[in-house]
Amino acid sequence: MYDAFTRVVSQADARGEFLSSSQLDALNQMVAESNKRMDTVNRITGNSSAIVANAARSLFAEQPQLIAPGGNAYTNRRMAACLRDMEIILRYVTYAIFSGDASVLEDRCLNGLRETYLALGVPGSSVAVGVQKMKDAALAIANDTNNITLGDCSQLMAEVATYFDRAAAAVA
Ligand code: PEB
Repeated sequence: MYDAFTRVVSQADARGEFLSSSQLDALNQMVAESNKRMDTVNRITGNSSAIVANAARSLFAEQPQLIAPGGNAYTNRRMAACLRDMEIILRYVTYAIFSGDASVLEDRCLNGLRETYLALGVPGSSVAVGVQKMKDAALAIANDTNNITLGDCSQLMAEVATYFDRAAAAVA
């Protein structure tokens, strides 16, 4: 598991080189703008229940076969497993945003997830739709300019989007 700092160290060490000035500049910039990152993590974390529940509701409205008898979220046990899965994925996305690196998400959540869903008969493409809905909600909440000083968060928001996209692509 890497974060933005240990990844750069690991890459430099693999080449036997000191950290380059461009690497230092990039990390320096990341530290300088870290309030945006922490605020984003805090907002997504604080709204995680609503993000999960709304994404699931919207998914089931679009794909009612999932909650019909015989569907993959039919019965409370499967519904609970589905909501839990979405929460787990969102949780690992917040870890990745905090770390500035996708490795925690990849290694501890997405690795083998496609195969797990295949074995369980859970439609990965439907999970991917749910993840995309969580992405839209999370970006809207992180970008909500109410009660904050307006700044340029475009780069960070693009990074946040990539973590959701990785999760969706891993199971689709
Ligand atoms: C992944 N999900 C399920 C299981 C596992 C995961 C390992 C089997 C064990 C169990 O039921 O608890 N676990 C989950 C995860 C990590 C982990 C992400 C990462 C660390 O450890 N059903 C739907 C939707 C979708 C869904 C499409 C969006 O209709 C999910 C939610 N996952 C779902 C369902 C089950 C499941 C299990 C329904 C239960 C399947 C079954 O038992 O029939």
